Amino acid sequence: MTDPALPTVLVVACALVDIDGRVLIAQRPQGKALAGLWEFPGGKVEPGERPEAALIRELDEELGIQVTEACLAPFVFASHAYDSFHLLMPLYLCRRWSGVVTQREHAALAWVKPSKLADYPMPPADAPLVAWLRDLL
Ligand code: 9L3
Ligand code: MG
Repeated sequence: MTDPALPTVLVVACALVDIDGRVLIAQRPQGKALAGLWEFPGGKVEPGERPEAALIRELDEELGIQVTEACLAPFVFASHAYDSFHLLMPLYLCRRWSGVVTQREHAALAWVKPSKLADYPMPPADAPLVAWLRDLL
């Protein structure tokens, strides 16, 4: 059970899928929480911001790509209770974007076959999404 007094932090994340069915994961940089772990790119939804708009903004900031809302496909929710907050994180799928994926804020980027995603250590919210992606893709 989650402590109902914990604040909820809403984060949006994206599984970018390339033409070969590989998924982009990004390694969190030193100095940030969960440094060294591999995540689906994304970030916090700001107050008053729609989740899809937040994801479009984060993908531009972190990867230098432009995504339209129509290309953000239905998602699965990740959820994880940390000591001081509860993370709620919808994951979107996206197969179309413009611009070139560029490493701007992460320590590294990797395009990974769904069957190999489990080889990469991930934050606790992200790891359960791997099985979902493996089944879907
Ligand atoms: N987080 C977990 N998995 C992800 C993302 C994008 C974020 N795929 C977690 C890490 C932090 C919190 O969400 O605990 C906020 O992320 P950030 O603003 O530190 O990147
Ligand atoms: Mg981020």
